[in-house]
Amino acid sequence: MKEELLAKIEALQKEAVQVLSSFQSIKELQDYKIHVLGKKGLLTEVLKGLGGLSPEERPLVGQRANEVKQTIESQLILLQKSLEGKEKEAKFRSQKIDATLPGLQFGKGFRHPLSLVQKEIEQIFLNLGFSIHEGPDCESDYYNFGALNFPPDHPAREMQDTFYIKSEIRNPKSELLLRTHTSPVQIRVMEKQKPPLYIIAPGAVYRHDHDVTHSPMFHQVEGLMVDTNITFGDLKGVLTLFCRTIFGADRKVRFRPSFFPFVEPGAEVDISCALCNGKGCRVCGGDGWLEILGAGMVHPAVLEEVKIDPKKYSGFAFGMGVERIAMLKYGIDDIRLFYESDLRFLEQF
Ligand code: 2U9
Repeated sequence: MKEELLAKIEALQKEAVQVLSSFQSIKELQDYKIHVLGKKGLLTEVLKGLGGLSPEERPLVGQRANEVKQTIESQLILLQKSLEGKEKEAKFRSQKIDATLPGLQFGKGFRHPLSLVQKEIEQIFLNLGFSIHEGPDCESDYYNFGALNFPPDHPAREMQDTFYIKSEIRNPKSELLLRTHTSPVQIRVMEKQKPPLYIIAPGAVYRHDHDVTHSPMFHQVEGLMVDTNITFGDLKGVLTLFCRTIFGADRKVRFRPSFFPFVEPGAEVDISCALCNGKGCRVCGGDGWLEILGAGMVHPAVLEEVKIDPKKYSGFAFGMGVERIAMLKYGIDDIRLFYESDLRFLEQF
């Protein structure tokens, strides 16, 4: 019995030495550890046989079994360390980094095309002595419509055209809305400052409108010149100069009669189409002209509302959509491109 057990122990050690050195992975090592030293392992089974030996034989065989167990265990630890090292090295080699490759370039920021066009418009008027004024996007009915000579039943006031801001207490006299034009800015300036006034009001405006050339939020630059003896000739001179500066010195400019509640007379301003030189094409819709601006002489009722005497002072005003100017200038046919943050589009300006 004793000899038999000792022989099994020696055989186990011999086998372990041979087998262990052939392993290539940590998984194989762990499986072998369970196979020999686990609860139902070969050596564990041998140790269970110790119970059948006499008390004199037991320590001798037990000691040898423990020695073999320790030998195998320390061999396992050594091999595990060596295999771990090899596996790490193989991983490093497969993920080799070329430190000589150039790093990633961080792109520089640049202006949005709408911002570029807005700045260009502003600069033309700054050069003529105008100053820039801003106001809130959220306005009252009075500043957006009332003070601008809109009759109470004007269609622009309809819910379908204007974004109203819900209020807990519905009070039509102090109804809040998103401004539909930047004209409230000029009203606020005229309340505080008296002529001479040469001002422009750039900013976001909001209207219920959504298609390839209209967005529910867009940008305007409006302007106002109020002084003594301001005539329609001043309007024509300033706006002709503006159109030719932004669209080219060779553009023809024409003024057509139009109507807006806050001006009298009102006009729309067209330039000859740069693509077909006035002959008629797809861009200008065939008639050779492109609408650029709305304008007019400030209505006496608007001047009276802000306590400026219309007998002493007169003025002209104008308004334009920044998106429209940018689309015509750069030949863009879909307004949504301005708001999609697609660098392939934005990087072109
Ligand atoms: C005050 C008095 C008068 C501003 C004006 C227009 C004509 C006009 C449109 C152009 C394209 C709006 O963006 S658009 O849809 N604007 O046609 N705007 S006169 O008149 C004013 C402004 C303020 C106190």
